[in-house]
Amino acid sequence: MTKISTLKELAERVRSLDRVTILTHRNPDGDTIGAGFGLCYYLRSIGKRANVINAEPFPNKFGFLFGDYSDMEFDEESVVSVDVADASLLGDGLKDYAERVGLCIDHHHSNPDREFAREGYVDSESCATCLIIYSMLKEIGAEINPLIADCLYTGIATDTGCFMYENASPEAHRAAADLISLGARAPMINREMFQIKSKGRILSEQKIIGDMRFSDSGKIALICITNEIIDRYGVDRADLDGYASIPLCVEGVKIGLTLKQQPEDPAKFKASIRTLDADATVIAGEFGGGGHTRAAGCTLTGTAEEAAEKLIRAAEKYL
Ligand SMILES: [Mn+2]
Repeated sequence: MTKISTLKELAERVRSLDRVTILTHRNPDGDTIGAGFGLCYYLRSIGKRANVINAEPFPNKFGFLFGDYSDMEFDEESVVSVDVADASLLGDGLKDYAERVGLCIDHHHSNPDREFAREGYVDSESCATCLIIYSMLKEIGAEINPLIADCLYTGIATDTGCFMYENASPEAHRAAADLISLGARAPMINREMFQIKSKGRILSEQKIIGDMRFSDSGKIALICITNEIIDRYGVDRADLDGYASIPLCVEGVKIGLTLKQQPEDPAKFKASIRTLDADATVIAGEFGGGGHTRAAGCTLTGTAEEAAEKLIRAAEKYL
């Protein structure tokens, strides 16, 4: 991949494109969708033809970004990927595009080579791909209409966990403020992204929280998501990541543990370990797992009871 090193150069490249297919990653999140549609609407606003595609249908919760969107007819000339760290993340449905990506715009620091693209602008300091698109548009004084502002705000808000993660830099806040002044509907977007949950989700959380267990010290909390709960409340397995933040919401808890029973093997539990101070990778390492300092994962076997016991005992050592 040839590196594009400045926003100006990126903007020039983007403006030279026409008949563009924009690729987003599988299990699409707010950043890949916001960057994809934000870029698409910008290209269309300067008279270019562009479409946004994904391996699967886009989730309805992002409908406010593409309510009036429809695909354009054209013979494709360029392929751009946004927020896609690796060709495998395009998913099976788009894997034929992997060979044809001309330009990759991304902020993931993993896999820095991105060999699947001919050219790329990758800024791992940026909290979101949407922040890159925003900065590029500002760099060239492009007009950001309210719909583009909604798109870019959505990606910045979601990739910073509603501005609560450490990546919520001054630049992210400044960009968000500017996007709001350009028409981004921040209250609606944040409610849709962070507050609204399906009924099944809320009821499953009630059940899971009701069964939460604590270590004797009260500093470790554990929840368990069983297959039975997932089936009973119709929970989407793609949504399961969101539960892992629940145990750490309890006052005084320093280590939050989440067990997820595996559908193909009920004696297997994937564990998410979230910590305030302790090194989560060390706890995960006891069971052959790994990850990041404050968020790691591993797999345990046994009954739910046994897995919970083992994990709490291991975590207690690192309080
Ligand atoms: Mn992202």
